[in-house]
Amino acid sequence: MLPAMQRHSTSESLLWRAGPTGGDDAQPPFDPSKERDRGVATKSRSKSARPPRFKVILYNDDYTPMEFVVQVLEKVFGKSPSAAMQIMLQIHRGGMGVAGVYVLEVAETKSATVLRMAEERGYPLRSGVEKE
Ligand code: TYC
Repeated sequence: MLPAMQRHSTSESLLWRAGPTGGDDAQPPFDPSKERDRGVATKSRSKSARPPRFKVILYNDDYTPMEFVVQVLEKVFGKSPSAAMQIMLQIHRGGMGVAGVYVLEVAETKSATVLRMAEERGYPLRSGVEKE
């Protein structure tokens, strides 16, 4: 069964490589002067292709349990248990800290997730998004 399937897929891939006519489908060298305008935008850009990044900030408060903040940092921001503990302590001592850096839509979604998870448990944890 298995060897037969392997033979089958090998012959299919050989057939495909030969092209539908079975002939040689090599392309002529690309000549831009012979290209027709097909309406594709080709304007060069000086701006970087890298989209701007945004920090998700968590703020300290007196009531949200440390353990919950650590859980949020692990589950929502993919931090290791020890990194999550360090970030939580930094927020606890310094008033705020960066949970992660993302493109805007991802940062906003994660910030909203944090607020929803805290709200569900009645904790006053705050988070926000700031341009990097
Ligand atoms: N300060 C809180 C406490 O002592 C812990 C805490 C840490 C709360 C980080 C919020 O973003 C926060 N239980």
